Order: sequence, then C-alpha cells, then structure tokens
Amino acid sequence: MRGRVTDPVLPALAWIGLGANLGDARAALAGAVQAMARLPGTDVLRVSSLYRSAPVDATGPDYLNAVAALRTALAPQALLQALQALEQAAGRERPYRNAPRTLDLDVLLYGDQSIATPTLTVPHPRLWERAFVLRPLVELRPGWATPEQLQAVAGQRIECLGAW
Ligand code: PH2
Ligand code: MG
Ligand code: MG
Repeated sequence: MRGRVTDPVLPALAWIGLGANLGDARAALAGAVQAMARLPGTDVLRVSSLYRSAPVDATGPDYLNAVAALRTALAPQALLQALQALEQAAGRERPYRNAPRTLDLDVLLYGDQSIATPTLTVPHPRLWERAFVLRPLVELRPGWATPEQLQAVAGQRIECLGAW
C-alpha cells in the first residue's frame, strides 16, 4: 500500500492551518482555499473566519490565519506535497525558520491518525501552543479544545475579523 497517492480507505477528514504575513495575505489565503478545492479527490467542507494574529516565535508583520476542513482522498504525504506545491506557487521562500511568508499550509490533523515521518508530524506538534490555530479550529469544532487548553494561549494577541 505504501506509495499510493490515494488509499482505498479514504477519503479522510483533514484539518489545514492557513497563514500568511507577506504580500496580499488575504488574497493568498482565499486563493489557497480555492486551490485546495481543486486538488484531486478533495472537497473543502468548511472554512473558519479570518483571524489577525501577532507573530508567535517569529518576527515580521501580523499574520492572517484561518483553518479549513477538507475531505480528501489524498494520502497524508500526497496531501503534504500538494500543499507545498501551492505554497511554492504563491511565491513561498524559506530563508530561515519561521521567516515571514506569502503562504503557509500546515496539516494540523488527518482523521484520527498519528504520523511521524521526517517530513510530516500529525497532529501538528505545536498545535496546542498557538492561539492562531486553536481559535479557528475550535470555531469549527466547538469543544475540541478544553477551556484549560484555550486558557494556555489566551495571552497571545489574536482578533477575529469575521467573514472573509
Ligand atoms: N506561523 C508560524 C510561526 N508563527 N505566528 C502567527 N501569528 N501565525 C502563523 O501562521 C505563524 C506564526 C510558523 O509556521
Ligand atoms: Mg506553520
Ligand atoms: Mg508550514
């Protein structure tokens, strides 16, 4: 089964974190949602509100962030490669870790799978440390994070901008 682009037990529900803080971030995120909907065997089920957030472990302008729920027949590694291709198409450069970026698409959750490969760790290892992930995720999945988990990121500046 390894190496298949799609898998007979799929589709799976995948949760994607979107972020950008260089260039026209709003257009980049909106374009990414449309592009994800065009990926093979993939539907965008839901998209959170748009959020503005202060950089976490990073410098540069404020970010725009959101979370999308996909139903996809792409296996995790194929999904990762497809998302990286969209980042590249949006002009993503990687001069140093957590550099400002035109588009970042992270696989946060993939079904109930735990994945640990050199290129992909799911659940995303820093998911619970980041308000810019937890807040939009909980908007789409109320009750998914505990009040304590939300409290732990309450000091991070983030503002819900509402609908796109
Ligand atoms: N992404 C990072 C590092 N820091 N901060 C915010 N506010 N939003 C992000 O998307 C973000 C970040 C690494 O991917
Ligand atoms: Mg990221
Ligand atoms: Mg990333």
